[in-house]
Amino acid sequence: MQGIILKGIGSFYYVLDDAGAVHQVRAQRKLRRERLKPRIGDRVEITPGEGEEDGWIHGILPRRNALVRPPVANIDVVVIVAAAAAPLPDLMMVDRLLLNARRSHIDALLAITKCDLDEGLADDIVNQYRGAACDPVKVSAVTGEGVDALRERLSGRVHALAGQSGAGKSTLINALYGLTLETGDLSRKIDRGKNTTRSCELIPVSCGGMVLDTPGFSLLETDVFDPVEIKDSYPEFAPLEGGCFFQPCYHASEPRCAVRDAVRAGEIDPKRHERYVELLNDMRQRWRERYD
Ligand SMILES: Nc1nc2c(ncn2[C@@H]2O[C@H](COP(=O)(O)OP(=O)(O)OP(=O)(O)O)[C@@H](O)[C@H]2O)c(=O)[nH]1
Ligand SMILES: [Mg+2]
Ligand SMILES: [Zn+2]
Repeated sequence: MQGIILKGIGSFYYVLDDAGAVHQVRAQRKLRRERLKPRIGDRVEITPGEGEEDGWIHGILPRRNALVRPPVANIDVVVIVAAAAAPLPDLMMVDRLLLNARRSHIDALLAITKCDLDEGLADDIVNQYRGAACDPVKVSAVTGEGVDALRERLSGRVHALAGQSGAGKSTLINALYGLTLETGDLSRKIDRGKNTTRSCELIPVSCGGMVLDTPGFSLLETDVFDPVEIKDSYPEFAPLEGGCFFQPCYHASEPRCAVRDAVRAGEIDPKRHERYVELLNDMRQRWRERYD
């Protein structure tokens, strides 16, 4: 029998079979020996338990894609959530999440929450990401702005929400799907999130598809890879590739660089480019030190 892993608690996994039943199962020792750790979203081959006997996962079907943070497989979209209010949005984290999604071949959407609190900041963020192929959308769980539009774009798709603690991921899911996930109390958090959501669970939703709420994080590392590849994950650079004097060009400090010209001309947001250079320099250093 086959099914999808909805969540894992301790050594148990909860698997939704194609008939809609959920089975509590464990991973066979064989998988553990092969260092194959089942993930939420994995399609697995199971033998359900009977009576007192535990059921087992004895195979993981090939993954279409996988993310490390949040730890999930086979999703269609990662919804990156950033607040236009407290906790102050960490756009470097947004950039890293975008980069990770792109490198894992997963679509990304940027949801800017709490736009009822600071429309100006929300617009500024939309502007920074307008060329980044993540369709920034302003939403508010308070006024309902953007919620229907976002739901429409996610319908029928498996999506995971990711972002800082307190950004409003659980609140947004509740607004989208009429759920009652636990949310944090803003008045007690003041500017910094406290982790309200502590576990991940894939939830089938009424309009088709599934949603995964995830615990917020405050730090996000990217894998180490050749820094020259970072620019390939910046869609706003793509039409300008080939227009630079140096080839390849990192679009960082080289003279006669088409990307830097576009930044100066206001076609690419300078803050997004500035963070790109920071990310690039960070990767260059980690790439040099990779064998240390
Ligand atoms: N004004 C306003 N407040 C919001 C909005 N969305 C969320 N909040 C508040 O932000 C606080 C944090 O929301 P959560 O949904 O718990 O945030 P989270 O991203 O799930 O946080 P973690 O589970 O810790 O990662 C709560 O007090 C919400 O009421 C919004 O659109 N507008
Ligand atoms: Mg939450
Ligand atoms: Zn360049």
